[in-house]
Amino acid sequence: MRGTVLASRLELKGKRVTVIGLGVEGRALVRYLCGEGAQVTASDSRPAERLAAGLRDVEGLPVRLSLGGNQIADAVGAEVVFVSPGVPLDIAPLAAARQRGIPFSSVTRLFFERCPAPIIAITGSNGKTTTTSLVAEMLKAAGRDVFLGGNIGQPLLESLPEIGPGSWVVLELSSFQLQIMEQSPHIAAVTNVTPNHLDQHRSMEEYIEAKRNIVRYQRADDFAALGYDNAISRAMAHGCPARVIFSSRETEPPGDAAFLRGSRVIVRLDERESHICDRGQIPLLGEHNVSNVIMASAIAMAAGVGSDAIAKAIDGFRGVAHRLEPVRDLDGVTYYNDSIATSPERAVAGLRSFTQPIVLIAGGREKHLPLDEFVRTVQERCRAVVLYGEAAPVLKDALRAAKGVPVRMSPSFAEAPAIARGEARPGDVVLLSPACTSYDLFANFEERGDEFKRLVQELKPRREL
Ligand code: UMA
Repeated sequence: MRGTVLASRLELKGKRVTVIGLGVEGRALVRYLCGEGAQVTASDSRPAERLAAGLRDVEGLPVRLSLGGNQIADAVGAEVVFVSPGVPLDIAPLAAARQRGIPFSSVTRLFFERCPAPIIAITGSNGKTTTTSLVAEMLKAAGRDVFLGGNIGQPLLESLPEIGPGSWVVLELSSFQLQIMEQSPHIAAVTNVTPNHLDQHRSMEEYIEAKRNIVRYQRADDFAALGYDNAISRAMAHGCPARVIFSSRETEPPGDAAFLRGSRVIVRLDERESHICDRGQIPLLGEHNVSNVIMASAIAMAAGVGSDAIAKAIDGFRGVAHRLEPVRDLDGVTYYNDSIATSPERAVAGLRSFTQPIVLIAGGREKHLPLDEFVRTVQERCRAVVLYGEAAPVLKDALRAAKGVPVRMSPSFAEAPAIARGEARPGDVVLLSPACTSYDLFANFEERGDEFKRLVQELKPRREL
């Protein structure tokens, strides 16, 4: 954001620092900064009782806690302010700190400054977690010492002592984590960029510019793997300082690229082509996962991994929890957890992954994103829809256009699986792909997915009813 001074190459010992947000990243920061001898204040808008479990993580450390509101005094009284990814950069304490020229930093910024190993980082609106996990598996299959983290849920700051120059770091990065960066990774990847997080970014331009930071500071001996099937990620090749490898499921891009030729996944580097595997050998469901496999293969090849190790990792990969995760077969109906689908677009990708009729469970907190494509896909693919949570009335209204698809309102999240079951016939899929965030009822999408899995496991087979 304009006017923000960024902290660089910090000496932390004795520094007065404030960490804003005591979530996963904030807690990792507090522990690391205390270990480095900084004088740490931790500020969170939530009161102590709502942070209970999190507070245990920093118990006994010499940190001053300032809870129940982000105070201006805590930000302007610091020499450096560390910002968590979920904290908007324009809240009053940060605006005040910016005005006074107080430098900003973050977990990601500090990690990039201090990491001795080459970093592979992956961003994009969709597909980044699966791609990141696949890349880590491919490097492991090649015998590399791999550290996997970032937006996937694991800040790697505290792993720094174990990371050596011979290790490889594989990070998933969100637009928020890229916001205040001035360093780019050795291998950067952008899967695609579509409207997302417009509740927190002020505009689509700001969102794109944050994502662009992943390639902006690269050098000529770095690699940028860019999704070719999306106009915005493809256009990031213009002016990109690094060597570009395009990744496409739809066509054969020019130059260095990973793509499908017929049913074969191919990576071409320096005019040399390697056949990775056949599309039919990809064990993950859905076309979007074919894209993820192609992108991950491009990245791994750029990191020098051989095609055998890449193919072995693809073969053994069973997906990531909460992403089209199979939960249970019950009375001929298969239940899937796609709690990660926090936007209508992700839910559309989920719905398109099945050929069977779907009973969809959707709802949660809305992000004010367009619903047209979602509604069209529901009409094409769904036998019925069960809605729950804050967004249920808005979704119900939009789904009037999906003619012939019954919409049932669930009074609670807990009742949704049983209602969905009542709508499903043998051979169908019941899919939690909510199209909304989980924040109306849960701390995060993982908690929502875990609860769904628990509820589905509790359903009794018909013969026992
Ligand atoms: N808070 C404030 N003031 C505010 C807003 C929030 O004090 O104005 C506090 C909250 O009360 C809370 C804390 O900040 O206690 C939460 O911090 P956070 O939202 O930055 O979340 P973390 O727990 O640190 O988790 C973050 C990422 N969260 C977000 O980007 C929202 C996690 O990504 C990530 O896994 C984790 O760091 C480790 O890097 C989650 C996510 O949903 C999974 N990411 C989005 C996505 O994938 O679509 C971007």
